[in-house]
Amino acid sequence: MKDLVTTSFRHGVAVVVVNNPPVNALGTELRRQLHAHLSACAADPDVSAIVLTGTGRNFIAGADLAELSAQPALPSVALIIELLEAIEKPTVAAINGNALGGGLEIAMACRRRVAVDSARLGLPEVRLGLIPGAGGTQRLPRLIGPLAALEMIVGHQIIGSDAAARLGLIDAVCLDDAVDAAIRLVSDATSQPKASDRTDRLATDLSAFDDRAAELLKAARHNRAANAAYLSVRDAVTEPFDRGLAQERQRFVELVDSAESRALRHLFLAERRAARIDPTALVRPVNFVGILGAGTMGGGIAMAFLNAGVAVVLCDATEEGLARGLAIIRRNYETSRNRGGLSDQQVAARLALLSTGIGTEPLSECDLIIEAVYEDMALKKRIFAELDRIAKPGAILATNTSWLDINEIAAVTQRQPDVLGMHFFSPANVMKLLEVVRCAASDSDVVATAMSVGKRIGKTPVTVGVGYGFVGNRMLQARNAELEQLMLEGAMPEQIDAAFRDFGWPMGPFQMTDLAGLDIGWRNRKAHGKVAPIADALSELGRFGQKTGKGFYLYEGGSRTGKPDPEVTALIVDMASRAGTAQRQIEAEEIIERTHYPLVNEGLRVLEEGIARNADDIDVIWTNGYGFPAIKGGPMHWAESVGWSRIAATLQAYSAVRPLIHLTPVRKLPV
Ligand code: T1G
Repeated sequence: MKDLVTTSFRHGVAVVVVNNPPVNALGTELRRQLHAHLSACAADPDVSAIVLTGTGRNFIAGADLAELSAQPALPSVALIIELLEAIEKPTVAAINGNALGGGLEIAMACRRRVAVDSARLGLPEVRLGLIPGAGGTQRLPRLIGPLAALEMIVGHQIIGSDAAARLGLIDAVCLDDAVDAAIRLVSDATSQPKASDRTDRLATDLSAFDDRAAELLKAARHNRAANAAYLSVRDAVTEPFDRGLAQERQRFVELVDSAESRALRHLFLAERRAARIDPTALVRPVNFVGILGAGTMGGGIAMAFLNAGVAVVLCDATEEGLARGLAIIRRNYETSRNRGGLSDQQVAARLALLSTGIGTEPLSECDLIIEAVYEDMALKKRIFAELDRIAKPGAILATNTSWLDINEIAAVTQRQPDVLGMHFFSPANVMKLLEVVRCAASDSDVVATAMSVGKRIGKTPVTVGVGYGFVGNRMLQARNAELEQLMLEGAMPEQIDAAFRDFGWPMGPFQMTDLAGLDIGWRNRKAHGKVAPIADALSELGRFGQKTGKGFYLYEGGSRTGKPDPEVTALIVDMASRAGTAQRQIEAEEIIERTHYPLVNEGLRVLEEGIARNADDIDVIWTNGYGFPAIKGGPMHWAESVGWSRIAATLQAYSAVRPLIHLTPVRKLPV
């Protein structure tokens, strides 16, 4: 068995080092070895003090999320903490990096704590649908006070070592080696009381505490874990330590088995698996990025790179187009500055990295060129033929197309291995998802480079294959296919949107369409000879959504909150009558079945065709690019909880009435 913990000795001080790559997560074997080493040090008469530290950029990153359960194999994290805190010898945590979750809970069981200035400390369990389960809700308030503990636990705020020192969470920040600094602290660690025995920081105005908690809970949309965390931190003020600990344990056990927490933990690991880059790949250096097309997408993509400190040259076919794009970028930065999100210096630094040009010649020295022009295949082919001529050898040529066949685009170049898709989502400087579209001829190093660039600019990159709409947009079409029919049968836009919001979506499909603009879909449908009778009729009336004050909803006085519009209802009822469709009361359950079952059914098709590598990737795409509620883990994780056989049977029933592809269940269920 690999040594995950080692102990060395310096002048009678035992230095216990945790080394469990990649992040020193507290898996069963690490816990077993750590418990054994601490027990041995406690019992060794030659050991006068104990320093505990980690390796690399992590002290200990918390419980191992891949094996977390209500009944972990012994020794549990709590048992290790109980052992550590009971040691009478001086114990000092030398926090060399991230001390998160159980990692910080272990550090708080030491009598003293010192951290390097780059360390990050937190109890972020709430973002995983959990609460700290090893005494964190009881010890942290005793060290830094209940209000500060509320921000860190309910608000899952992760702090740096300077803030930790100011709060009293650590005793010192060290600029040198954490272990050396910890050994210097050993001498007076003995005099320190256990965190669990301290009461000097607990005094608080409970009404102010409750008021702040209410604000945090509202921001957390009252998720169960946030509420449980609030109650446990409050227990630290009102209950004896042991009772607070027992209550924390009970709440943790309830949450760890909850569907919400399982979903959030699934996504945490799925996002990282999706973003993994083949370690043998030769990632190319990308220090100068060219973006062709200064429209909304091109401007947003430029900002994503500028925000990450990457030099950009933004080009357009015309001076007017370029000026428009620059104006968008400047306006966005002005807004961020006025809201206090960016300082003057930060805005200036970003804009200093931006240069501009007309046509494609200014792109000739770029390491990566991203085409973001109008969705027209002939235009894109012309552009890629030109880019092939002017781009330097080894430059990566990427298209931001949302739908088109990138193999066909690549075929016009003499450098097909260097061509792929980088599909950003609007607003590109905000949305996390990046679909890296691997063409038939794309070189693995090119795909790895695009994935690496995606991570570097703060995106959640997922590799997908070429196919109409790739993964996300293709499945979106399936999800929305029944919307018009549902309205004709009697479910009005406001009812459908309410059903989506009750499912957990931030907004329903019609609210989203009114926000984006009905004219976009209308233009797209006309270009492809498709129809959506109700949306087309509204567009013909110039009802393009919020931007025109009317869409599926009515926006009075410039309000951004739409109201149901009797004119829309009358238009739908009239269309239904002329189509001979009887209107009826449709329940929310049917709305969800006729939209979400086709969504996951299309996900099975995407898997069968190899356009998505696995179901986890689909979950990452939908929670990062389309707002699928993360507490349901993504569409495919959610479908598992519904049951694929139930989904297939329900689709079969709908398909018997209307034999349409999006209602026809996929022949074979996922393995
Ligand atoms: N368990 C298992 N694997 C983990 C992990 C964890 N806690 N944290 C990270 N990984 C994996 C991750 O999947 C990826 O794997 C690799 O490590 C690098 O991660 C007891 C119950 C520490 C700040 O919430 O915030 O403690 O697929 O890409 O950007 O009461 O990882 O790439 O091979 O994120 O350098 C609380 C979660 C748990 C911290 C490092 N702890 N981790 O960021 O690397 S609950 C957390 C992070 C708990 C206690 C309770 C970050 C990081 P691969 P990465 P990074």
